[in-house]
Amino acid sequence: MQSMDTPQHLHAAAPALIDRVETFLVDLPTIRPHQLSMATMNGQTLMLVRLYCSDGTVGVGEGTTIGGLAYGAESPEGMKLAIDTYFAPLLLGADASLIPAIMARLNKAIQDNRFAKCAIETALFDALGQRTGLPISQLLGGRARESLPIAWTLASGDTAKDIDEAERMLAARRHKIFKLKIGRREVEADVAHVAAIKKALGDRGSVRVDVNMAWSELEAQRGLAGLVDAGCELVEQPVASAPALARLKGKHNIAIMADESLTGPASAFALARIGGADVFAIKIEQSGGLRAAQQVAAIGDAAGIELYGGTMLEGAIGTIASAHAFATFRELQWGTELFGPLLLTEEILAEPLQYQDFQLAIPNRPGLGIVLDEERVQYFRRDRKQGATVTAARPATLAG
Ligand code: MUC
Ligand code: MG
Repeated sequence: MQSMDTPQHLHAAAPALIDRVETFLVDLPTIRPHQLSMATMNGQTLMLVRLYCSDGTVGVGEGTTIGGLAYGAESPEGMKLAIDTYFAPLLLGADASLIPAIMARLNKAIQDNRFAKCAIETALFDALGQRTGLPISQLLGGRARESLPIAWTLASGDTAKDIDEAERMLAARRHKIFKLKIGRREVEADVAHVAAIKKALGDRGSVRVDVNMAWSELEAQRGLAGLVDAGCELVEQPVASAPALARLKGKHNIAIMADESLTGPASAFALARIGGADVFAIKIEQSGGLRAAQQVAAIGDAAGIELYGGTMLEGAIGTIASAHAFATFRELQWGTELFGPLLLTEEILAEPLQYQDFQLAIPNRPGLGIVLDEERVQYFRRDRKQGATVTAARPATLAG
């Protein structure tokens, strides 16, 4: 296709063509059951994709979901199938440095599949970073910050356990922003749970909730009033409908954040038009890629909507890809929740990510700036026999 060819004068060196596309699934246990309104997670599956390029660079990307198909229309298994069957023929032979052209080709030929597209774009940027010696955040336009505040999600399903877990996070100086997953129980029981946790933490920790669309609009009216009294500062996606979000916004003294309603730039624009949110929870996978996430951020900025960096509970690769994108946002008033790797029992990086002083440091090395522990990655592959012995690389966990 003509648009995929680069004029010779633009290339200092020969183009790096995509020679091979590899996908596989990695299953990792969680440190404790993670209870959301729509699913309880006991593990996370990472769909990993590697793009092998003719200049020797190899880019890696990741796709995750929450509770298989419980959260959205994509699953790790489905992403792998889609990439193997439909994405790979469009990628093979393409000049890997031409990321916007490749993504345009994918977007033209393939509807939706935002998570899989995000995994591919991550791998392309990782490879471009190796090729140019630049971190992805620089390739995306440059960083506004070197580290990101990281919220922790309390979702054990038990109030006393959650308080205990929050205390350990505070003592370790790892998290002081807490997001509570609610929406499984009666509204009043959930509000009492939030009030008890906020009372125990006082001013030492801020408390937010994520209802994951579980409330009707009437339940939300009751719930929001109770949450204000409980000292909760923000509620994430209390109801499914965007117009209902707009009707709830501004009625109570609590910020309304959109999450599931945000499925890329067009949805961000539609939400901004109807005044559907005080805050956008931006996720690279939900947005359809790193540059699409930047577009969502720009729409939020332009509409005076505050920003938050969300997670699909990605492993280390998706988490660091998100961090590079969020590093470029002009505003990030509500911080981020890039704690995904900390919810998993197993470390798959040669050097763990740096979480300290309530922040995640954004790597400054080329591409994603991380190195996979290949032996451990292979050990946890779903399609490999788990014969080898691998010792635990993660130090004792603070939760569970
Ligand atoms: C969501 O809905 O925000 C983020 C944190 C967590 O525990 O679940 C996710 C998904
Ligand atoms: Mg959410």
